[in-house]
Amino acid sequence: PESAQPVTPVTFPPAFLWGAATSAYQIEGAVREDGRTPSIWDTFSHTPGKTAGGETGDIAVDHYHRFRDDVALMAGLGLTAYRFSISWSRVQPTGRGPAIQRGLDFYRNLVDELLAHGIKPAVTLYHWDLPQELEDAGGWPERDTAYRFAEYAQIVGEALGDRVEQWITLNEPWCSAFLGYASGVHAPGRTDPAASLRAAHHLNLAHGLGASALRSVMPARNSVAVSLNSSVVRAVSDDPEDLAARQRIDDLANGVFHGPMLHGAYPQSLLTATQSLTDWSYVQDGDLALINQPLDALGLNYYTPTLVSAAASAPAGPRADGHGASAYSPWPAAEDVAFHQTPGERTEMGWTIDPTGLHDLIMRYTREAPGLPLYITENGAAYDDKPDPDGHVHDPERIAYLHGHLSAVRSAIEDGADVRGYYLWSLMDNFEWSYGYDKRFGAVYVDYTTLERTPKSSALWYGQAARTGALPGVESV
Ligand code: PNW
Repeated sequence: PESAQPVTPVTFPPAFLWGAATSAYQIEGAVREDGRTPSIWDTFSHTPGKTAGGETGDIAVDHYHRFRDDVALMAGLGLTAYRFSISWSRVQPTGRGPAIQRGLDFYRNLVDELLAHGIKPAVTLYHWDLPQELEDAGGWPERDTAYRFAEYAQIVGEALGDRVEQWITLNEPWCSAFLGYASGVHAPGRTDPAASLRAAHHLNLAHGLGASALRSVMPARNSVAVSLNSSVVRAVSDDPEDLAARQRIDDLANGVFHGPMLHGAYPQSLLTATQSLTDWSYVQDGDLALINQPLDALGLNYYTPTLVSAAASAPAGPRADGHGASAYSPWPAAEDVAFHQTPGERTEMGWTIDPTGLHDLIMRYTREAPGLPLYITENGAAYDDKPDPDGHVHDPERIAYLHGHLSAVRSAIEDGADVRGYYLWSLMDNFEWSYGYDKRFGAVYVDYTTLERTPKSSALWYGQAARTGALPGVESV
């Protein structure tokens, strides 16, 4: 017999949201339709050598034309929430000026379809697809980009604020700043550590300005949040040098964003560590107060923990920080830090499976932001899924991953955390950025020839959890 099922079911609060997440460039396709203009991801993915196999989001999974079917699929599974992002250049093609109504209409129709099926929408304004014209004007290292974001936030807030309650300004600004401008594995592909720190500040400013723009045009009941890929950073030992390395990476991964957002200041240790790269003089009077707006919720994206030591105690070998193959580090001013592979089983991304990291992350932000409701806005795993000859797609590894991580969420709630919902990454297989289409994160399988969708066994398992508010056993589907 298989291992015994747990005797006590793992149950969740009745109002807990069971969601799935996606982002515009990863699923929509239709990149030249209805007035949309290129974003930095169109440019990047069309630049030879930047993505696996030269793959692009030109068609992606054609969600732009299939959104009604996709909503029906979610409803059929039993999901109660859906997090998606808006393509800025579909709404405001040059990143400035008046909105294109056809662009807004697409999202209005999507939201209405979700609401008609009893699915709660959560809108992410920025999931990495900056209009190319704004990058041509300097991109996130330039202050003006933050003002442009605020204008865009106001446009979308006015258009959808009457029907969308949950708003997320930015998705994972760490990736935008440091994968985009330091290691260059994400668009726009720049490798300038000083510029990446400027980008981080202007992303923070965009969050602050965007949050107040949203609030100025939306009903007060709506919730404004940000999604951080807050890393769980662990040191290989308690030696002071290893703990100092841990602090450095924690500052660069987390403190650089949650410092100003939650506490109104950059960590002093970050300012000191980066002083050879930047004097932070672009942080103007009043910026920190703007960034430090009260939030209504905090979104946490979690995949795997980060393990570091001082460089002196690191074994020689390739970089093991899991952030792609660039020769350039995404960690400015951290040459004296070494990254290690956390022991244990890994997913297809090479990311170690460790649900204790999710528990630790939730408890950390429960302390860091007392009273702030938390959402897990992304969590999931890539596996090399293939349909059986009978057409079924069995993904027991993903079920085990979800079971482990949702159990960790549940235990954090028992430990006093206020976690209100969970969004599985991702609803369906999609364009996994520089990895192209071969990393499948979906609970729903997509055949890239026919674009046909087939729920994997994990989707059925997760749907059952959503419908019952309790985790089924891992062998139950
Ligand atoms: C997140 N890293 O990306 C994104 O929000 C999603 O769009 C993406 O598909 C998903 O996680 C899976 O990768 C990340 O290098 C990309 O640490 C890279 C990193 C983290 C998150």
